[in-house]
Amino acid sequence: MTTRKPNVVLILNDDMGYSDIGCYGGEIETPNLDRLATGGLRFSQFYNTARCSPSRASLLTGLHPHQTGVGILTYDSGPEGYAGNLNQRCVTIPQALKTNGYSTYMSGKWHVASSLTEPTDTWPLQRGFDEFFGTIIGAGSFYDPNTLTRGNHNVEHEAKAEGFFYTDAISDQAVAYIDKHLRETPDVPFFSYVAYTAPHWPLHAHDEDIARYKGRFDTGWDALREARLDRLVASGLLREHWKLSQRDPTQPPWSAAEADAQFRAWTLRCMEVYAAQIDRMDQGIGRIVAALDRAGRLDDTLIVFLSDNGACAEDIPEGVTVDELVNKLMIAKSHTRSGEPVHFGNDTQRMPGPEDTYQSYGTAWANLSNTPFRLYKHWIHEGGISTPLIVHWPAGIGEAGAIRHVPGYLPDIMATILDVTGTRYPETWDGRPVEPLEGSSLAPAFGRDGIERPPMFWEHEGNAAVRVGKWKLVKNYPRPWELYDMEADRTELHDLAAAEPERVAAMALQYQQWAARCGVIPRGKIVALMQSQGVTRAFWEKPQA
Ligand SMILES: [Ca+2]
Repeated sequence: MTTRKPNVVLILNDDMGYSDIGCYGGEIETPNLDRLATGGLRFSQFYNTARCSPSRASLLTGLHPHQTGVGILTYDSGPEGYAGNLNQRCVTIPQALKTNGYSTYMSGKWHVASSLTEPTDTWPLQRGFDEFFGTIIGAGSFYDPNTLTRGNHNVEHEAKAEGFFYTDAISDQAVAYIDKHLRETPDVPFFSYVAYTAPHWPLHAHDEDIARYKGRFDTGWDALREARLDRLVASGLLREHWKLSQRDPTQPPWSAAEADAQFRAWTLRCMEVYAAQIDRMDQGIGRIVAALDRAGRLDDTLIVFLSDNGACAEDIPEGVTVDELVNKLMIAKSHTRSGEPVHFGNDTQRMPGPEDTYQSYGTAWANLSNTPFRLYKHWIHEGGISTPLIVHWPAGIGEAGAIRHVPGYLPDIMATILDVTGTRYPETWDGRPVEPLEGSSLAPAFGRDGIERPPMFWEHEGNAAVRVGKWKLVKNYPRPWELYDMEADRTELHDLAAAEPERVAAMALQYQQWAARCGVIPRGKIVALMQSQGVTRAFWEKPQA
């Protein structure tokens, strides 16, 4: 057992479902993540915050996103709304760790700043990172990403290099930071935050990675959902008495969908590309782990892997124009690096993957990705917020390959990192008071399961939940509260709200008190504020599933 402070590598990915990776029941080949799971712990009930920016704000600060100013995305909704920027009442993980002697590095997606092109006090270097390479915006081409930044400087020209691919660039930069650090300052502990954009749309991947998945999904989403649940139960992650949610009611059975040969070819290709995006990320994680291993530092490095929200059912371009995607939202470029036009939209005549496409895999495959749960990114039902959580730290975790069923959520990550590194959470920062840490350390669960935890709360775009023990009260805005017994029914199939009105009232009151304390702004008010500023409607008004 080492006595030095552990290094920490925090790996986040983007819009991936609960059951996509191999060690969570999926068909996608993730041998490197599987190896971390085999040598560490998997958590079966870990939760994110349903959307890119709020999840990152919560992860980085140990607070609820509303407390940080990033209640929805990174748009400023005015003095009565969310600033869309990390405010000055929070402290980030790297800021806290630096007070304890850590060096801090980030490669990947930031997405908690409203300024995309000019450095501000909410950019990574101003929020505790010694080094940063990545994107400020929340999505974009994997071949030619907007807002590619090194330090405080735009380096989009770096993507013009032969063979550039953002997932690889994130991995390579993370490896380079680790190699340099361990070579030059091996006795200084480090924190590395690796924030992949895979498998967020657009569906971009290498041909050789896509090819390995040819045929892998040909049995279709219905059979694959059943097979995933069988594997999740067999592995011990989920319980046998939790029944598979029905196929999304807006989607056809596979037998009907595949009758159209063109659609069949296109939609299978979509899932193959999605799988290839995750596969490529896993290859990069393998290189990061290898960098630690060859320096003899794998055992005393805490590695954490999770996704920022559940799989995404958004179609491209859902109600937005290409002009908005390119010029207003800045999440796409109109032409490839060689000057060919990019074709936007889920056009079944055009196969996704190359640089001149910009597509998403759609609701039916997102439904598979979130097996066995209901709903998607944006929602607080289990499909929206359930994520794999892998924790690998041989020097600090006695068991290898075990599963933990204790529930947890994003604010717990900062609490855990501060706990295991012996870092104090500050009461003030730069002379200003900061909000008290909201999370609970997961470190006690490193040793055993069955830990009690305080209530957990969520809100995103009016969708909301509170979880107290086995009870989850959850709302699909604007519908009424639903109540589920998560021990009996984790897939949320039997709403007990009508049978338990007193419990509903008590939990709803807990929720209201939390929402008031943490500055949750009602969805109706936010939508009005955003529309008054001309912000596109599409990413707010997702049709109710
Ligand atoms: Ca996301």
